[in-house]
Amino acid sequence: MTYADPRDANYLASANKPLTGALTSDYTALGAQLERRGIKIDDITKAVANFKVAVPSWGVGTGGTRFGRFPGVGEPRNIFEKLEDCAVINKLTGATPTVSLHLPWDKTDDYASLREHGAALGLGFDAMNSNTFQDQAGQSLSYKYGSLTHTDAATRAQAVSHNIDCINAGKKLGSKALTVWIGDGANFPGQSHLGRAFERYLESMASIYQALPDDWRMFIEHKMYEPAFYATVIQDWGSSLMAAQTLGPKAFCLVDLGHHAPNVNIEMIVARLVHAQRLGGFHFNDSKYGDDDLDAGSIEPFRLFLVFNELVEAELAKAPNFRPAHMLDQSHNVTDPVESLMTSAIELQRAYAQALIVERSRLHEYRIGNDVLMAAQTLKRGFTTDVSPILAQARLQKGAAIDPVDAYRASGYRVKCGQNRPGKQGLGGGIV
Ligand code: RM4
Ligand code: MN
Ligand code: MN
Repeated sequence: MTYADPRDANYLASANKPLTGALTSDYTALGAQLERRGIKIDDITKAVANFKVAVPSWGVGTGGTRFGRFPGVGEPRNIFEKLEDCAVINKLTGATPTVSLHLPWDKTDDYASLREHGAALGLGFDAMNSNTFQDQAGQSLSYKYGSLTHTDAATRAQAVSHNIDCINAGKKLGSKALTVWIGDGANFPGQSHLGRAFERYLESMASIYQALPDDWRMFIEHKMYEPAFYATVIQDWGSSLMAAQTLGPKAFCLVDLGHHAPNVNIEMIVARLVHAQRLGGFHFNDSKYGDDDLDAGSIEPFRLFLVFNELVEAELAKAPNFRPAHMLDQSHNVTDPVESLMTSAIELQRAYAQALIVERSRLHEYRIGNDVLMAAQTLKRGFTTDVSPILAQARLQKGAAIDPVDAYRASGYRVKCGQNRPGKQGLGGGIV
């Protein structure tokens, strides 16, 4: 096998060459179709080309379930190698110029070198994620019964100080946000005082908030259950919003698509958070049952479209304080993580493009006139239009790949990683 660097511009140009003719004719045909709806295809392509989403550092390693983990070939063994894979994703899709780190999983003694390594690969750093849902080697107090909401003040202080460490590491990397998700909660009714646990949370978070630089944002991530199976302290967007409003203007709510009860109307939550001017951003993924962390758009693409429809509405309305961070948060158990992350980033662009081509003024008229059927049909027309040529054209214009998965496979990158990165043993079951 001959290997090529999939990040190399010449390689990508040669991979694109045989595909360009077909793309041009598909793009022209779609352009004519959209023209009839009064939409300029090039405007949509430009907006899609500007769409960015951060890759989670923990997503490039193979994930697992609590039953086990099946390591993939050539997995990255540290954050420097993870960045190499992230750069491949970015070069091939042109959509993921930043990486979101998780500490202490990505801890290093030399953040300056890490920042340089990222810059050399064309990568910056998005939100820092703290981790007080696991105990770390050498940690003096355990999080078994909670972290920021623990009944013991010293344990809470330890969790606060870890979050401040994350801010300090992020400052060295050029990050501008801290995402806080805690697993704190109760497994049994009676185990904890539901009200007091929330008060302890607010107190701990206020200490972290104090350490937050003025140009940073704090993202509060809610999740209904797991690891706490009876009650989670920040279980829903209501608790998250109350916390954000109590903490101050730098605190925002983060919506992880998998963190709700089945069938919950997530686009409605998005609309409410936009209204409250507290929508901080997203952890995109998909799910069938719970926090499955499946690839974005793989199970419920229509729901993803409806979320993006709200985002486009907010964008067009120039909603105040509207600057949502786009981040993926996925776990890839049976696919090559690079391939899953590339196709997931593209699915987000697809949902965005579908939302952008909705005929807004017609939709508005139908709504005002209570023409329910035509309002629903008009919205759905955006979703049922195949916008793939727009996505491919946006990639081509950016020097990325028309067919990222094919170009990636043909480069032999993963096979080469298998040779250069001997298997990492002993990761056990569970999360990444
Ligand atoms: C949680 C949550 C957090 C992520 C961890 C690994 O369910 O989604 O965002 O950091 O998993
Ligand atoms: Mn998440
Ligand atoms: Mn999750």
